[in-house]
Amino acid sequence: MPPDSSRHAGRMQEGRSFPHQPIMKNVLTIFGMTLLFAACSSSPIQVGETVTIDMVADGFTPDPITVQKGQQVCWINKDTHGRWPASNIHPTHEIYSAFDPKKPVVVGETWCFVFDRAGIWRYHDHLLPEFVGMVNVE
Ligand SMILES: [Cu+2]
Repeated sequence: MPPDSSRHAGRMQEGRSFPHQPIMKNVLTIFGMTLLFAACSSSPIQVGETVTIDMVADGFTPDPITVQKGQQVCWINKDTHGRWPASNIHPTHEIYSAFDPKKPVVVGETWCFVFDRAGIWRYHDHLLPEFVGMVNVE
C-alpha cells in the first residue's frame, strides 16, 4: 500500500508540473519581449509613434530629437504668429529641399514631414531664422 500511494503521488506531481512548463516558457518569452521592446522604445523614438515638436515663442521644443528613418515628425504652431520650419540653409533650404512646408504654418496648425533620409538635419524657422533645431535620423 505505501509504495503504491507514493508512486501515485509522484506521478501526480509529474502530471501537475508538465502542463505548467510551456505556460511558464510563454510567460517568460512575453516578459522578455516586453523588456526588449521597452529598452528599444526608450530612445531613439520608434517609427510609428507620433513625434511632435512645439513651435513656441522661444524656438523649437524638444530640440534636438533623434528618430528612425521613415519617421513622421510634426511641428505644431503654439506661437502667436506664423512659423515656418525648414531645412538649412536659409533662405534656399537646399540641404533637404523636401523638408520645407513652402509656406507658413498658421497658429494652431500642424505640419508633418516623413524623414526618409538618414542624417543630421539642421533646420531653422524661415520667418525667424535665429530659431534653429536639429533632427537626427538614424
Ligand atoms: Cu529659410
